Amino acid sequence: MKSFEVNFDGLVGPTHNYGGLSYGNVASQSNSQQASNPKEAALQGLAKMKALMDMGFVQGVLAPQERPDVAALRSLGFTGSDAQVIERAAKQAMPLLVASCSASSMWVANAGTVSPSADTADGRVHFTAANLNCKYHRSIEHPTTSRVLAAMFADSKHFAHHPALPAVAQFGDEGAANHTRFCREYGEAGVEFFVFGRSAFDTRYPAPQKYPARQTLEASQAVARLHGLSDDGVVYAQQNPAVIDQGVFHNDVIAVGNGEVLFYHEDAFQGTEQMLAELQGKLAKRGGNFQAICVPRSKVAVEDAVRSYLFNSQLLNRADGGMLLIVPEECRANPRVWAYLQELTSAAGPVREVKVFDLKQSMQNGGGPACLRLRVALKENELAAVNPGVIMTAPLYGTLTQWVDKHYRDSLRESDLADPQLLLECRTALDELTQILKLGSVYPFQIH
Ligand code: SUG
Repeated sequence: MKSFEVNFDGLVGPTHNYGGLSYGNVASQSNSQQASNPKEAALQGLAKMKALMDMGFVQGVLAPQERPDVAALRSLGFTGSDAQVIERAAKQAMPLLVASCSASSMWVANAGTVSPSADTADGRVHFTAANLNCKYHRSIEHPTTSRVLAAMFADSKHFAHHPALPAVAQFGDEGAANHTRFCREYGEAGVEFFVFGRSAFDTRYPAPQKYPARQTLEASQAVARLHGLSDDGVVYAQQNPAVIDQGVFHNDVIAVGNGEVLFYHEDAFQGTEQMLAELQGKLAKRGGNFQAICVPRSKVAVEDAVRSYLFNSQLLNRADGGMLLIVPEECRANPRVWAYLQELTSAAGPVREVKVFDLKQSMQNGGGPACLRLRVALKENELAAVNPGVIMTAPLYGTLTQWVDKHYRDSLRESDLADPQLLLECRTALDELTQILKLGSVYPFQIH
């Protein structure tokens, strides 16, 4: 049976803004308080989805969330009508209003962890929504994420959904941003690679000194258990704490994998040699030939990797057996990174081609091409069971660009977030979107 890796990209929501909310994420910190352009952000994301579809990839869309999250503000003690809740939050606790307005659900690499059916004990595709509990503005995403994923992958014969792990730092889980899967073919059993930043219970593991390590070993282990993965099909590795302290807040900022290939920075991991040997050995038992491409620090410094998001790229299979790397414009702007990419594609290795995309609106919040997509490997019959409303087509692309043009603002500053009209705009847009994508009722304003 044929199998695919389907990329579901997060559609940028109408409140996309630069709130400076993510300590440890260099771009989020340095662009704080700038005016954003939600319309441009959404169109940039849609252009990437369209381009991948045009290249022949199966491409999906993941809906944004209702913002401001009035229910979250109510749970923090703000009362009155929805407009009053927003007004009171703006007066008394602006940082909480900013957090409740974040469009951060666009970075769907953090929506959850997905294990394809060939890896799981019950032969279903398993999803665990990420609790994202390191940052308040992200911790409020998972209930709606779970409803949206359930509306997209509704058939319980093929799909199993797990709620987010307990919402404590010891089980900090950031989803697929710290998870990669190696395999020979997408539909065959593979090796799932879980990368954690620290251990909550085992003091032998080092931890970063300055910035938080968002993913714990214990969270990764819990996800592997929930998904019914076998020990033969799992490898755990620790991120190098020193790179977390340089702004590598997720492993997908310093490594990316696809098929049998891991593309990573020399400084990405702790115990790299042992980890590579384990990946090689376990993939060999699955019939695969593991290939590691190490980018040396002498060619690309960690700082250049963080600024350019070289590794926050999408590594995709081409029809001819080679691979294509989708990178953000910032890679071309960095002479060392760009020179490295020329060298990479002219060498005899698997990466044959680089394609550049302008995702500046998202990049300024620390979200590159890979952050914007959730990978779901599916067999043909599983793909047929996915809600067809969320699979990108030329007409859907046309409808969504018109929808963005109609509903989105082209400038948003912090002071605009207090405008109660923004909530109405967002709800009107999302109500229409759930009809376009055939999701049913998934948002708090549609349910309560
Ligand atoms: O969680 N930025 C996101 C970026 C997530 C990127 N995802 C991956 N690497 N997979 C984060 O730090 C910034 C929001 C703000 O500052 O307004 C933010 O949430």
